[in-house]
Amino acid sequence: MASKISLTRYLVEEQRVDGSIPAQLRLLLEVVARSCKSISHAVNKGALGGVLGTAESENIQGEVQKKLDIISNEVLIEANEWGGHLAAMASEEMEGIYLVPNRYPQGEYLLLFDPLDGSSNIDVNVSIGTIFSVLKKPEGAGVSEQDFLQAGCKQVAAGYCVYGPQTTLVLTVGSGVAMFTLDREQGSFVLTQEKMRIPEDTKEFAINMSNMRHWDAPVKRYIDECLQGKDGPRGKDFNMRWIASMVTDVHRILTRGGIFMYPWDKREPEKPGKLRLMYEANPMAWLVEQAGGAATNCRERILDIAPGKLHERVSVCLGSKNEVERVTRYHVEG
Ligand code: AHM
Ligand code: MG
Repeated sequence: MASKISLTRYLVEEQRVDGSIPAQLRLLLEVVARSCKSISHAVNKGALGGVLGTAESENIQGEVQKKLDIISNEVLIEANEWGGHLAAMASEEMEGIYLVPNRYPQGEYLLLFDPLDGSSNIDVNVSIGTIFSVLKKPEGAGVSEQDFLQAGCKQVAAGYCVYGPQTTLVLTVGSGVAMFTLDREQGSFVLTQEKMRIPEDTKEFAINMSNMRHWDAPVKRYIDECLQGKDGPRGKDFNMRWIASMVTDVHRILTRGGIFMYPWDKREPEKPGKLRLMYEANPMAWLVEQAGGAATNCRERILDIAPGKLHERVSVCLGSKNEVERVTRYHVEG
């Protein structure tokens, strides 16, 4: 019987092949994976663990925090601060960056995360997840928020973990996308798919249709053409899915293709979009590109955007290449 490949073995062997996972980065990814196991455990307990419901606080985005948002954030911070692999962390749930305390050695990496994406789904038992992005700290003493403001193409690792019917960790270090499934009996992540590929064409779109009246004309045009199905200009019927957990919508797209959009809209015209660039859009954009898909802000490649601030928002269009290119073309042509 072929032996199962654990996350640890995968990381060690990848390093042997192309040197893309030095020891500190491997430690970092293993610690993130271990944190995801703890979060998965807390999510699974649900009401029995007293983790459901709202905390009495708001995050920097003015959103009410769920208890599990805070628990997940703490799990990631506590697990990652002492290993010597990180210089600092940043999270959707914290206003500023979190410096590794002086009592621990400083590492060369920066970790960003959305500790629990899809918070509105926690209490209704729908899949949610953790999204993370890893950057190299620029040379020089100390670390500041400025050090984090690197374009997504500078990421050295990115991934997410979905807490659904299975707990799956999906990862890239720049040589394709691999998926691991949590084996609860063994307590370890096991490689279940390598070289994930997103088909270039699709018949499935994901967008919150209730915002239709607020959309820009090119988004309306694209969706309207999809809705006309076989009788319209696209000549085929489309299906729609919207889970309201980006992490789960993207997982579906990596698994069977599709297009995901959370575009700019007129509700808050001064905001570029709802989703956050550095710890939601960038890691997902890199994973999608590594799987042969495309990711834009409806006009330009997400990974080329130079961030101006830590919690910057962005319009997102990602997934099957030909569809993303079509939406982007509709915007650019006006
Ligand atoms: P969160 O990080 O606070 O959970 O918000 C991000 C989520 C995404 O996962 C999802 O795609 C989107 O918000 C859903 O938004 P909406 O409820 O407007 O459809
Ligand atoms: Mg989120």
